[in-house]
Amino acid sequence: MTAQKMTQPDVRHDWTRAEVEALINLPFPDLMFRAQELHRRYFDPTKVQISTLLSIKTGGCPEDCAYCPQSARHEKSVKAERLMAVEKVMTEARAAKAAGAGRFCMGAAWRSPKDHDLDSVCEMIEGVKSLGLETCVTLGMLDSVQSQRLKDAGLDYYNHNLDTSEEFYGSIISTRTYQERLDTLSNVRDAGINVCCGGIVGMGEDLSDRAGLLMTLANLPKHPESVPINLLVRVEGTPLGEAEAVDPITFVRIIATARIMMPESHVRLAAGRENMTDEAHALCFLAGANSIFCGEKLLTTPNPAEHRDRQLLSALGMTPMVQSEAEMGTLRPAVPDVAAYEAALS
Ligand code: SAM
Ligand code: DTB
Ligand code: SF4
Repeated sequence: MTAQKMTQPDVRHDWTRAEVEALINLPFPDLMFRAQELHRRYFDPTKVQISTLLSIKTGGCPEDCAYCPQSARHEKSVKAERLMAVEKVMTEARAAKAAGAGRFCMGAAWRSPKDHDLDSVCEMIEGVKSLGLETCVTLGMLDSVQSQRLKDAGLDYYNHNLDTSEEFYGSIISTRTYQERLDTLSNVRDAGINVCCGGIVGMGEDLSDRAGLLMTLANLPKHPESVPINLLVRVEGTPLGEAEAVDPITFVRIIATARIMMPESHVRLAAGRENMTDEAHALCFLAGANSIFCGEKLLTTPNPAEHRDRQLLSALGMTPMVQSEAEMGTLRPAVPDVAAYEAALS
């Protein structure tokens, strides 16, 4: 190791694309070793943070994101629904809590929220928080006033993804710019809300784009507290419905590189788990992924069944991470419990 490398801190904001490409391309054993070394320095590698997703406003979105089944601009997009009632959201949140989730994430298919929509979302945040769950919402673009309103309602995390590199972005989305995404991230950060920001692998991007996404994330003034790495869910009727599949080792390399570059962040193995083998899941956890979405649905597409996740985590000897002070010292069930989930829903 060179003297320069030995003195480099773990948490950096000055990554070059060439450096990131070199990391992604390291011999697999070396990449995994470096990722594990850092993972163990900052986290207990047997712990996984569990979030549950709920689509509170589905479909009819005016944006044209090529991967998304909720865009009204694609053929066969999902049916547009109205914003869910607060009480219905609370029922789902109670069920998620009973099933062992630590964080409840609510997603809306909006370009950006209207003020009267935010009234309801703030009510939802206050209600979900009162259950002792961490709260996260993803509502599209936010200005600084909207961000402050969400902060005042008690919001813990805001999810807003960069999705890919700045260079490739234009071939995926034309209705909002990369800079607008960065502006939303800085409004959220300035309001004092934790940032959840990541991207998607498998949209036809190349190595340089994958490196570019990770470089932009890690070179933000502060690393996002959560970094969701989504494997594209190829939905029929979207422009990316027939995209070429990504091989699992390539995907694991991106997780490991994210772990190395953002060692203090939760790296989430997000969308795309439904068709992933147990072995691929295990490699992602070994590469430093320490967060997943549990529950049988993401926003509109399937996620592994509760019992499958329960078996997988148990086989790996992994358990849910105890959430910050929101958890108030109580022990969570070892893994999401489908019976408790069903009972709470009925
Ligand atoms: N409308 C809001 C927005 O785009 O900011 C919030 C919801 S949007 C569905 C949240 C994120 O989900 C997207 O930024 C994208 O990264 C991810 N996503 C959507 N469809 C996906 C798919 N088919 N496969 C993988 N990730 C997807
Ligand atoms: C994120 O990065 N992945 C989640 C969450 N943030 C909101 C969404 C995944 C959506 C997958 C496609 C769907 O179910 O509609
Ligand atoms: Fe709309 Fe979000 Fe889907 Fe883009 S990703 S089409 S903004 S719901």
